[in-house]
Amino acid sequence: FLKAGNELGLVAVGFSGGQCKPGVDAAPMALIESGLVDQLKDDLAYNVHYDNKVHAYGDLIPHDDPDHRNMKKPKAVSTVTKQLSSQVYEHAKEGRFVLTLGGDHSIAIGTISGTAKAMRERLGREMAVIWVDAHADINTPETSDSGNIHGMPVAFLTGLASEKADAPFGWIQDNQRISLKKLVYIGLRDVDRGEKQILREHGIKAFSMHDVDRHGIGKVMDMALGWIGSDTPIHLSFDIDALDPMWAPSTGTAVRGGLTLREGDFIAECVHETGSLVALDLVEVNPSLEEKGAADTVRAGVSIVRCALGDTLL
Ligand code: 4U7
Ligand code: MN
Ligand code: MN
Ligand code: MN
Repeated sequence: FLKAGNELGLVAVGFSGGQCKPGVDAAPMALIESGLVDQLKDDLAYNVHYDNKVHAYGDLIPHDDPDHRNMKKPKAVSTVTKQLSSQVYEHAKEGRFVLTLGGDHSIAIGTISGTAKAMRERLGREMAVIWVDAHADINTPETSDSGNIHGMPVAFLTGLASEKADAPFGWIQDNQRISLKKLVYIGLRDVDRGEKQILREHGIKAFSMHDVDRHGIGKVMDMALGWIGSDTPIHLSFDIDALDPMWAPSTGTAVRGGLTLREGDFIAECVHETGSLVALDLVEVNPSLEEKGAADTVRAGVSIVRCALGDTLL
């Protein structure tokens, strides 16, 4: 009931304005050039709806974009994510699985707001989000030290941060938000002090690398999916920096001590197996940062997407 057959909407987002390092906008092309779309069609039998375009939203990006509440490039990120939100919504309301290739993680403001609204309208259900990341990305503009909006998407999506209608991110409506109760993190290991306070204060479900070490990834997935419960549509937002830099070195904010390649794939496989996965973001691949590691990082990204879309080992 969650999806219409094997229909898949693909959105390629070449946007890097949520952080300071150029190159993350080249990821969608690198992922597609390594054969991702053909594999989805030929190996996994998806009917892919793709406009054959990496969106950079150049005409939407303002020249004059001063800091606002400590946020860097607030207008650019706000206008791009607003546009992306309606692109994702259009796919999701047709019952298509929505695959978004980023771009930095600020784009999740667009993707999740789009699917959350579509799931409410189509199914009358609140959507859950599984956020796989080294970071919690739940800074408010006030708790953020960097001012980089890729560290804030969860705050805007849950309503912890909000804005008046005419300000950046003031376009986000209640029906585009998700509940803090339906959010689950996996892979955390670099969480800012203010973020830890937010996680504690709101009792947000989070499985850090400590939990992965203690229980193993199998048990962690049982607990994570148990928390969400069955019959709930799931949006998986996968930041490639959740993986250890050994497997995915070419990313803007790499943190050692992360998931193995297999643990990353396993997470994606388990979420696929629920039958409730309705959307996937793959973000923060930056092919320009590591000369040697770029190809590995792209390959890891392709593998995660394949697993989340139903590829199996046997
Ligand atoms: B990513 C950070 F301070 N928390 O807010 C911040 F450590 O999408 C990092 O997960 C954010 O890659 C990382 O700038 C954002 C920092
Ligand atoms: Mn992230
Ligand atoms: Mn991260
Ligand atoms: Mn990062």
